[in-house]
Parts: sequence; structure tokens; C-alpha cells
Amino acid sequence: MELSGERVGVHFRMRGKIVRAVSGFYYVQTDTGATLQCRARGIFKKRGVKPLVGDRVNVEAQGTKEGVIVEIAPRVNELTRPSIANVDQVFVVLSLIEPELSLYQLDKMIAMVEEQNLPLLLVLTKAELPGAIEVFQQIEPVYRAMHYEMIALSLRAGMGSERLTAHLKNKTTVLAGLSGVGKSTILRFVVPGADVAVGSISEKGLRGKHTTTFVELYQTEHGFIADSPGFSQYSFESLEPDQIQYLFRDVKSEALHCAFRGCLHETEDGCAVRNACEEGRLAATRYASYRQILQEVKDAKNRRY
Ligand SMILES: Nc1nc2c(ncn2[C@@H]2O[C@H](COP(=O)(O)OP(=O)(O)OP(=O)(O)O)[C@@H](O)[C@H]2O)c(=O)[nH]1
Ligand SMILES: [Mg+2]
Ligand SMILES: [Zn+2]
Repeated sequence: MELSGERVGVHFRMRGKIVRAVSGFYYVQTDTGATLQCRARGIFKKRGVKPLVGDRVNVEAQGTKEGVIVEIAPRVNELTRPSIANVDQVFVVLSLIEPELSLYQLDKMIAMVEEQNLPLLLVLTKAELPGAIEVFQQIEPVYRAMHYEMIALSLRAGMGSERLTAHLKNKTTVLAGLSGVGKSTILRFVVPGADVAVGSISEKGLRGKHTTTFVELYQTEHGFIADSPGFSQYSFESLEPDQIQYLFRDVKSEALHCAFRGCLHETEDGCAVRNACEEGRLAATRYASYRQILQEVKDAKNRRY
């Protein structure tokens, strides 16, 4: 392959993006379309900087296949689970059926993304299965009212795929969701030829056989996308109980009317959030999810002291 870039001494300097990191090697996709296996310059280690998948970097190419990362551009953001930088948005993926949709799981994942201050798209899969659309139609208005966009997707039936790809345009997207919901199926659809396994551990019962253990960014014609193995281990344990309300858009806006100082909006008589739930302005399922996550955070805190 012909390399192009700025010639510095005997090396070529190029810009690129780290798309994969494996035991000290960084695979950099350059703006010219090459992929270089790179080491990071020692100075990063001294400064305590670890290059991340998603980093924009400057690379000194050594030949056509290898290089050295000499500079890392300032990060827009940085997720820890999965470990990835410069993420624009998260697709929260859940199946409507098989496995059956858990609203608690849905609300928990939304809260995780809210904590990261990232835009999200709710992708509800297996929409062609019997009963799936009914589930979708029941819940969609609740989330739309909070300005979350929700797509009913079935790549088997060709449902929702255009809207899905439209959302990828010029973005770096992370797919988040539990095992078996169809993340790799989405990835294979948007990155034809991507070497990702579908229908993995849950079906074959071989632990770790196909699970993605590291983050990898794939380039699509629309942007970059990553499968994300780490999201399910996420916890809110670093948060204080009174911060949880801000991760629920609907609870947060009702809480503005709560007259009690320091109220966690649980069982207090006259609490505006509780009232909103009783009067049907706040979905009971959302309130239940809020209460459950709040309780988990309180329990975790009690265990620490
Ligand atoms: N009926 C139906 N099945 C689907 C759909 N999308 C994915 N599946 C199936 O669901 C199973 C799991 O899909 P995967 O894409 O491997 O799920 P995953 O989220 O990557 O799972 P992990 O890699 O274990 O985290 C596979 O058997 C897929 O064929 C869909 O829209 N409809
Ligand atoms: Mg998968
Ligand atoms: Zn209250």
C-alpha cells in the first residue's frame, strides 16, 4: 500500500484513530485508510497517560504496517466501562422478547448513559417476533415524552434499519446491552464483513467463546461503531443517593416541585414525585426503577460504612 502523509526525517507522520488495543499494541486506522500496529512512545507512560480506543493520534509510520504513537489529541470524553474515548452517542439495545424486556434494565441503562452525559438512542430488537410490537407500542410513549427516541428493530424482517443507520452518520457510537439482545447482529449489519460472532455464549453455553473481551471500533460508511462488553458490569456505587434523581429525566422534572429539602422522593407524604406517580403524571414503572436503583445505591453505601 502506498502511504501518504507528512515526511519527518525518515518517517511519515500521519493522523489516525485507535480502533483496537491489545496488550500494549494499538491499532491505528489512519486518515489515509491504512491500519498500523503501533506502540506508544514511552513519554505517555511516564506521564501516566494510557492511549485508549477512540483516541485521535499522530503516528510516525515505520514502514507500511507499523508505527509509533507520538501524540494524543485532547479527549472530548472518556468512558471507563468500556474503556473508550471520544464517544458521541450510545445505542441502548434491548430485546422486546427472547429475552423478555425488563423495564428496570432499560431504565438502568438509560441512567448509566445519562450519568455519562451522552446522547442515546433506544433500540428495541426482535420486533418481528409475535407480541413484540405490542410491547413496543405500550412503552414507547412513556420514553418519547422524555424526548428519548426509540426504534423497533428487526434486521430479520428489515424493520427500522434505515432509521438506525441514519443515526450513525458521522458519529462514534457505542452499542450497549446485555448478552443475547442482538448487538453483534447490528454490528454485522452496519459493518458488512466485520468479523463478529452472532448468537454466542447464551446459545452455545461456552463461556467466553465469542464474547468480545476488548473494545473494538469498526468503521462504517457512516461513522465508527463499537460493541461494548463492559456495560453490564456498570454500577452507580460511586454516586450519592441524592444524585440518582438527576439520572431520571421525568423524576428530575417532578422533583423540582418537591417542597421537602433533601427529599429522596421515596415514601414521604406530600412528596411531589410520589404525588406525580399517584396522579399518573409519572409512569409507575419509571418510579419503580428509580426507587430500586436508589435502594441499591443506599445499600452499597451502607456496606461501605
Ligand atoms: N428473532 C430475532 N432474532 C434476532 C434479532 N436480532 C438478533 N437476533 C438473534 O439473537 C441472538 C443473539 O444475537 P447477538 O447479535 O449475538 O447478540 P449480542 O447482543 O451480540 O449478544 P452477546 O455477544 O452475547 O452480548 C442470535 O441468535 C441472533 O440471531 C431479531 O431482530 N429478531
Ligand atoms: Mg455479541
Ligand atoms: Zn420528594
